[in-house]
Amino acid sequence: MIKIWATQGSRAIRPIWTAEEMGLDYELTMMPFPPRVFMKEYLDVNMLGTIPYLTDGEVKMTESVAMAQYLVEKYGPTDLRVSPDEPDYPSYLNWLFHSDATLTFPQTVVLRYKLQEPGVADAAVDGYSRWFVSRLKLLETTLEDREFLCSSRFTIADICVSYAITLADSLGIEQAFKPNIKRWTDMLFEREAYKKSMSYKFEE
Ligand SMILES: N[C@@H](CCC(=O)N[C@@H](CS)C(=O)NCC(=O)O)C(=O)O
Repeated sequence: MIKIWATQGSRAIRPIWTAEEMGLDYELTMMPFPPRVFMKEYLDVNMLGTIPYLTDGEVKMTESVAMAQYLVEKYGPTDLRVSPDEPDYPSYLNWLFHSDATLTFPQTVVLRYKLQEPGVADAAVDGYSRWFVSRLKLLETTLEDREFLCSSRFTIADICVSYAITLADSLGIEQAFKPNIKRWTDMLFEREAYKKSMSYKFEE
């Protein structure tokens, strides 16, 4: 049984949205954010305390993008996956890594110092917000002439990268909504599987 631990609006949306698109059977545990403060027993499940966390039998995973990739590889076939024999495969891999290493990383600093520890490092909020917005150049330019990021279809590259825009919205980084990015996310966020994934909440 696939099990996913999540908090609302977190990177957990990547494996959850993927699982929903694929119609997979999985067990979801929604927690308050951050669980390291409000649900300390979570550290017995995931020693890092980070979200998301996925298990599948003996499989244990702590990286959201790797989880999405694992689900499409293990439980496909699915069009969400781009295969090595497709021309866009290198670009697909690049977008998957870019989504977290280049885009979500600076947002994590903004999240921490804007919302969790306000006043401690205001310059970091400003600096890393600008860093994030400048790194959107590749995404905005790529979307000039295409509907989806890879292989002319909806894939987990769209799922993983668009989370950065979901997070930008909750962090109030309005400059993220450049014209092509906005058109692309307006279309993606109309998908039923996205709406369902975003609706899961922690209930006491
Ligand atoms: N690279 C990891 C990062 C996981 C991560 O740091 N997630 C954030 C939430 S989106 C978190 O766990 N924050 C916990 C905290 O602030 O205590 C991934 O993509 O899953």
